[in-house]
Amino acid sequence: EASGNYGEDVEYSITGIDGGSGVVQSTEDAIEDYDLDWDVQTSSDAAMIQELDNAYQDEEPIFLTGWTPHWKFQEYDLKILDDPENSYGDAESIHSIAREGLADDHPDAYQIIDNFQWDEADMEEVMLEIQDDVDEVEAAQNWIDGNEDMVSEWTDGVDEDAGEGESISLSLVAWDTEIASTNVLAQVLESVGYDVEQNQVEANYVFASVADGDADASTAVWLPHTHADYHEDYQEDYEDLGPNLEEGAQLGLTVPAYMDIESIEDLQE
Ligand code: PBE
Repeated sequence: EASGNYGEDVEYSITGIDGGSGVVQSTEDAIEDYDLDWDVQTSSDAAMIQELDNAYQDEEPIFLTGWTPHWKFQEYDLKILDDPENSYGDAESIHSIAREGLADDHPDAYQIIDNFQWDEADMEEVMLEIQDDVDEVEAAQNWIDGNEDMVSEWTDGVDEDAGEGESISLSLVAWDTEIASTNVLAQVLESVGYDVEQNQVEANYVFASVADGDADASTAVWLPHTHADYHEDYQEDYEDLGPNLEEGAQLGLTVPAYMDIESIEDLQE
């Protein structure tokens, strides 16, 4: 019965990120699937975390469009609510995509992007450092310096100056997970002589830009659930390079652990 009261406390509102994100779309699905008279408030990853921080200080209730990997689970004691309707999908992978023709135009860059693969703990390490106010480029470089064996597998056989100053553009949304992966990949490409440009765009344009060839690649594609719609619309026109993070990606309605609620179902009144 405690759970039913939370609706009023938060004005039946879930604190969300950008409207183009899969996690906001899944939250809208959850509202329908569980037949809730609730809304999602859209903002950004950074703004949502600010609201979490405010609520957390005062132990107030808050509902978030959450996902892992994310440093918020290290900094705050949070839980993902049970989702018996599976509105948020199962555990998934994060894929990289490349534009058609990249393999011919920039074979060494293509090889590195195709080889780029790490795990949840790696991604969290970079995210946490950025969160602790280390510059993104520096945090990526610190991770690279500590993981030379892994990085040398990605760059196997590629000369030190293979890029010859050619430019490579990577599309991403300003989600902390993708800021981390894109910066690491960018630093590795730069270490072999490429000039890398990162374009922070809206979710739809991550897919459209690589499909149109306006961008060379992206590391930001969550499958099979989160970005299923975008992927379906654009997959004919880009190459799916497979997972850069195989396990540990999961969306879910997320709350501070001090809240007395376990399941999205508990929001039904
Ligand atoms: N995210 C992070 C994205 C994918 C990466 C979970 C916020 C989304 O929901 O689309």
